Amino acid sequence: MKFFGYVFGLALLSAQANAITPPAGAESLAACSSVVVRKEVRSLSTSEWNAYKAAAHAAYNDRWIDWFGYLHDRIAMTIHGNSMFFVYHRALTRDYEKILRGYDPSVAVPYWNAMVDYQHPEQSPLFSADNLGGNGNGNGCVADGMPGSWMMNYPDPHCLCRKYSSGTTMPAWHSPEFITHVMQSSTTYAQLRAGVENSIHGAVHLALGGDMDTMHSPLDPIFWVHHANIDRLYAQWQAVSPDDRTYMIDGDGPNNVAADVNMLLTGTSKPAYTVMRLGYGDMCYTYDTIQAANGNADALSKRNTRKCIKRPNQATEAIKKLPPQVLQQFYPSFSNGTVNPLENEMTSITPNTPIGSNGTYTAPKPNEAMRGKMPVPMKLTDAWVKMQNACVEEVRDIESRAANMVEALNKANYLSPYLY
Ligand SMILES: [Cu+2]
Repeated sequence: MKFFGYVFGLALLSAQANAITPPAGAESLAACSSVVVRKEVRSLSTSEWNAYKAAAHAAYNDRWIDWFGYLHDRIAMTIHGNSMFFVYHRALTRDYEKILRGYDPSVAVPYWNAMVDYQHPEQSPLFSADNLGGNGNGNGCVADGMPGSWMMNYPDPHCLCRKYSSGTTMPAWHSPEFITHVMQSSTTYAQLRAGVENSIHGAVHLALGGDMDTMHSPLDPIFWVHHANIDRLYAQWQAVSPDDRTYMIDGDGPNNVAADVNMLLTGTSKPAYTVMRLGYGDMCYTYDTIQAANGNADALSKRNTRKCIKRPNQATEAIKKLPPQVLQQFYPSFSNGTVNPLENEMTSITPNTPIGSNGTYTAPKPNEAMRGKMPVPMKLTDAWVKMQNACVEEVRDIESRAANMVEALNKANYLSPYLY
């Protein structure tokens, strides 16, 4: 066991020392003169949240939302279940952000940290009538919140539709603990992509149902705040080790051809490398988490010069008290003491903090009655796996890792601070 740990440690060190030379063409991408900062929905001020909703609604009125639904649907089979996933959805979300900024130049796409709402997703403040609305009515039509009266035109005229997968509730999905595991244990792009796409990404789409459970899912405003969160995980993972991860891409691209930095984002003439470095070219945005860790908005242009800022909080302390063998199995960075805040999703966001409350949340309060009772996250259905054109073994592997982690943590009598 000791020997294994030693060899694994060496492998980690050598992986980080392997700097990847930026691809030809990347140097000609200009540094952004300014970057916008994407924040968690609960960290926005009330006026920032209102401005975002107004811009999103204006884009709907001008049929941009139908357009994005069409765009995504048209090429769906090439942008999921392979390495195109992160880079394509990064470009798509940035295109949407640019459309919104045409209505209000102050707007950035907020992200929704769906993980902290994992126990009772339907109780997330995001789904309230003040925000993005809740479950569809008897006809599946979303009848409250910002998209409460939305009528869509693609693929045919219909009301915006949601059908929670358990009726009036949604099953528990993937926790901050599981995504922290994925962040710390993925040393390649392909591992991270498989771990994120087949867990929280798929679960949120499937659990919300309706239009979110189709390939024209960009129709639902949840899509954008969800995908900004998925992109944040990719951006944070890159920022943990920018020298080797900024331009790292491996695994399969579409059509079982090996992915590389020069592959064209489906349906465009843009090579993947044009979107891989935040703060350059068209990617003029960053995330509040990256900014906090680096003390600098231009995070990815900084090359290992920053100091890691420690964010000690109750949530992290609880997980660090797990038995050493559990830590070693699921949390290599916590285990060997090299943890970077960017691969620690144990945030201090409280699930029921209202949206647009300026980040004035208090640290999550663990409920003793939930000790050793983390729920196993929902599974992705065969129909979903087929629609995603995903590799079944890959999906089931992530599923069993999630179940194993929950089992190990419960056995260790761990208390997840996000359970209430
Ligand atoms: Cu997609």
